Amino acid sequence: MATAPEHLTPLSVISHEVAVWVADVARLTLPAKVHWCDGSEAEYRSLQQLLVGNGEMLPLNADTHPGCFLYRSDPNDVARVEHLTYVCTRDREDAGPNNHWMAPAQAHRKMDDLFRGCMRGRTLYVVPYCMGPIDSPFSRGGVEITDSAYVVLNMRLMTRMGRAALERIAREGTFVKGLHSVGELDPERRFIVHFPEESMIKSYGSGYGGNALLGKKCHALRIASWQARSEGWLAEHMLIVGIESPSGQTHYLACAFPSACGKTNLAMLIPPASYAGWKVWTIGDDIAWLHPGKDGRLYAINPESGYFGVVPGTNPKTNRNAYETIRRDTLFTNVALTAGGEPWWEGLHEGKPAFDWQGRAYDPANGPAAHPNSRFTVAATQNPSYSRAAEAAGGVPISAIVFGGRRRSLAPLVYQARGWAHGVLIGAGVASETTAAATGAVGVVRRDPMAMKPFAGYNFADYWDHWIRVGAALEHPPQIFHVNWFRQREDGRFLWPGFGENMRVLRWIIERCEGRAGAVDTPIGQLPGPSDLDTRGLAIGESVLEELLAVDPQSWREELAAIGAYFDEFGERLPQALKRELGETLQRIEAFTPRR
Ligand code: OXD
Ligand code: MN
Repeated sequence: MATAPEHLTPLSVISHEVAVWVADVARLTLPAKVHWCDGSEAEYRSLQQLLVGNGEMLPLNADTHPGCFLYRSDPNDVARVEHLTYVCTRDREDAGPNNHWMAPAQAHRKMDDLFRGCMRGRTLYVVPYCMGPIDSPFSRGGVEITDSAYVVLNMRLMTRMGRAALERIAREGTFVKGLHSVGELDPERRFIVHFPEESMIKSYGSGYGGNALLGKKCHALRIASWQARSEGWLAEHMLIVGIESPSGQTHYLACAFPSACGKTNLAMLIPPASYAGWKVWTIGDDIAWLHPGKDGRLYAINPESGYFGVVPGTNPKTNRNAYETIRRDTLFTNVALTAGGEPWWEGLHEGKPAFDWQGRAYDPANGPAAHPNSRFTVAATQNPSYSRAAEAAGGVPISAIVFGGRRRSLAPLVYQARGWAHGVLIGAGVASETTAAATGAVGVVRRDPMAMKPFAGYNFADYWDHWIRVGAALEHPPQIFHVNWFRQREDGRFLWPGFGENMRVLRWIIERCEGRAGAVDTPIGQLPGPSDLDTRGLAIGESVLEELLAVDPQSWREELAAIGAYFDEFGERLPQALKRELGETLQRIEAFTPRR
């Protein structure tokens, strides 16, 4: 351990490895100044003032939105860039067909060429952070070096950042290294590169969340999933929610849905009026680290401490908790602005935009006022449904894992796997329509196994094999389910009301875990019979419910063939258990005659 140089930092303890790495990076990037972040309130406020002073950030109306700011990104830098994201393993097969790959030596050379001298005249911020509660054995430390004060502000909200993290790193001796520069924000010089074998990330040319807040997708999913495989746990793209029944018992669910498919809404759900006495508690809205416990159950922590949520569509009806959470001390990115300096977005249903997300006078001819992937960054503790259990060092026990996707047809509202291995098949077969969270076409159905297509840090075949092993070793594994809130009629209207009403489906899931709710067996798993699902008070006709819970053999035959073709991309590495589960599902479909 080395004592920090007095003039650089008020921090007391810095591990030798951190100090050496920071010095190496400073020699490469040549910053004008090095700032070691201590995570204090004073530091946070002074960085806000810095960005306001240089025009990068705008304070919002202090009466309606105290402590809130608007940041407008470069218009070409508004989403994750999956086509520019690489996993660099020594053996290409370890990254798998699900990742872009580059040889590590070549990738280091390429990235270091970009980083050389890139911080001239700029400040290099050293951002020590801890993913997970500071005192949890499941948490992991990291240090992000960045030249963006906006990134520092986000990291302060999204992670346990500063002195305590640095001290934990010094005690533990290990940490993930993340080097980031906004560079020239040139899409031609933008790369997000991971070296899982070295616990290292290099990201250049973007300031957008998933590309630049390296604790989030890069560390907590891509690098962590690699570490989790060798250490016997799972790092997943899942919200964690606690559902408390009127009897006072709380079940925790971990739910994997692709980006911008409503994870934040579900994590903050407000039960419908008829659910008096039920409460929903948020542990996390995006990432879960799942560890086998001594009692044979699976325990989850949320490695993050804040939300980086999609703003459009948020209103008191769709997500009152989020709406209230972001009324103060929130950093908005790429939303529109009213004439009164309030943030505005499509689906807010109040006020009207005067300036769009690029700061231009609002003109509907230019498209939406707020960018479809505009975001809020906010501390999780501001959420009215925030659960203190999010700080439990040992995590929370998971009763059910829920997979889901955005499918306008095919997948029923909800179904339950026949067992763990079948559940892994269901997760591996998830497909969903693409959203604005990543650049590229929106609304195209693509395979997104376990909602991890953009985030698995290694070969999916090995990842599924790891899933099967983790479950097989659990004496009391969670039950596995699949949901689809997004079934649509021909005219585009949704069949299921969604949002708070999803509570009815969660209730069935919980009661299945308790062995109390009924179900009918179908080739794809167990579905609620029409009377097993609580639809009291819902304006849903019998035929709509039937459609929501239908299993159409021909469509499923086609779906299973598509899943099989996808699995073929993984060749011999595909686990036998998955092949077996797929074959058995197909056999059940062939023998199935649906009830009419
Ligand atoms: C996110 C994403 O920002 O999944 O959480 O893109
Ligand atoms: Mn996400």
